[in-house]
Amino acid sequence: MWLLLLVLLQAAVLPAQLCEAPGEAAAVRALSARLLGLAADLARDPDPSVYLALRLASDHDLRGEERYLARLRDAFQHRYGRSAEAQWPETGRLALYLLGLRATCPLPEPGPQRSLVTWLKYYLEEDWAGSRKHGHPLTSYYQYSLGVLALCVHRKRVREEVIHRLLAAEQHGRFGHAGGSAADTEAVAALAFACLERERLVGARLAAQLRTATSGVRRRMVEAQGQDGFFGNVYSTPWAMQVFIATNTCRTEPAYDRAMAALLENLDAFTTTATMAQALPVLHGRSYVDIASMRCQEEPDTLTPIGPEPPPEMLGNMTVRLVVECPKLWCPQHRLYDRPVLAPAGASLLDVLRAAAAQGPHNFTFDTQDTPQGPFLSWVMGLEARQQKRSYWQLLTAPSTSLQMGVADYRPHDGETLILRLSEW
Ligand code: B12
Repeated sequence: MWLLLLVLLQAAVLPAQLCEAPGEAAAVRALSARLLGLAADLARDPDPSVYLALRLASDHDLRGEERYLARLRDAFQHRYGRSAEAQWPETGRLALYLLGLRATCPLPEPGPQRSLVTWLKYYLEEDWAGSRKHGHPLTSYYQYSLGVLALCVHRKRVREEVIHRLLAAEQHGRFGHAGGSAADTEAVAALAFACLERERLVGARLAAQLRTATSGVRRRMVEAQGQDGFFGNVYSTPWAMQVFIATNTCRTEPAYDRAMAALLENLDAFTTTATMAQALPVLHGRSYVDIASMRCQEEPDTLTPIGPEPPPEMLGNMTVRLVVECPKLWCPQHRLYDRPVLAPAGASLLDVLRAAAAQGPHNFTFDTQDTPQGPFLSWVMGLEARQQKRSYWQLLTAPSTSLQMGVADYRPHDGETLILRLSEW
């Protein structure tokens, strides 16, 4: 009798863990420990997604998490003072930071947070002003969805119009962009919908529309699931899986189990802090929507960091063909560069670009911008990719496969042809 009462009491206090990775606890724990190791590296800027992954895990290093939160506060809290430091809305960054603040234990004082919530609402409007003019938010639907999700997790109501804009984009299939799958964006939007419905922040009519949209996203994901088990690619799969967790369908949907199996078989694809941080919540059976109902309770303080492994050393050299294409009418010429480049075997694409820049006399030049995902190739041979014009330097392997990694992580093989193409998204 007492035992039964105890079990019932525990079930009432702890959030249900319905979707945990079956039988792979050690591998998942090791990935959490590696992320914790990377989080302790002070040379890296703090990233709210990393904090969220640590907080949504099953075991913790509570002191380490506290230190990381302090670094996040230092980096973010003053950024959104009386006037915006950034000219461009920072919808996604601020949304992730606010999601992080809701995941702290104990919850912070609401005072300073209030102004951040106001800023986020302001950014959503700024973002939309862009959309009225260009047909899409100034940042992206991904960031716009993160914004709606963060406000929902804080139980802040937004104007119905803000939600209708996202619903309309979802219904009209406006989430895709050239060279990338729309799966990540569609999943984040569906999480925002699921949250609004679960937290009862909208009226019955809109709730029904959101339910229909979310199940539509789920159905399309299942239909489009690849033979390899992924929704989109390996990196968008964790986001898509969060939708099944947030809508309590992870137990009943076989496509979810297939995706989980595929993810567990490919854990070694998650090598960067950003990709690890996006994979870990689902591996612990959690979605970002769970943040709304996180309660401070006994959290096992048992996680210890693992340091990064040095990349395997490879002997010898390789030759890679590097092509730079500018396929616009205004381009000086279509092919701006086409040369073989000699680099050490096992080098990253970034190393290849550096080798090309150093090898004369063909004047290959480039520049990168630091982002939480790593170095983003922003400038090649005098041509800058512009956020305002939605242009970017797309990375491809010949004949025309878009790479699934950035310049610092992709390691070309001997004889491969790599293309840097100025594209639009
Ligand atoms: C929108 C988006 C883009 C837009 C960004 C422009 C914009 N102003 O929003 C565009 C189309 C330009 C883009 C380009 C690329 N992307 Co992208 N992108 C995304 C997406 C859907 C959302 C990013 C975001 O807004 N995050 C929220 C904000 C708050 O976080 P942030 O870190 O500050 O975001 C900035 C950076 O992430 C940067 N960025 C975007 N993509 C990438 C990719 C890399 C490798 C780097 C270093 C930076 C970067 O732009 C963001 C906006 O400023 C993510 C999906 C995801 N799951 O993360 C994929 C994602 C990050 N992209 C990815 C990839 C592979 C690329 C490309 C390498 C594709 C290619 N073959 O060319 C290129 C980058 C090439 C380069 N020049 O270095 C992968 C990265 C996987 C990995 N292994 O790290 C993701 C996870 C998609 C996926 N499922 O495969 N991307």
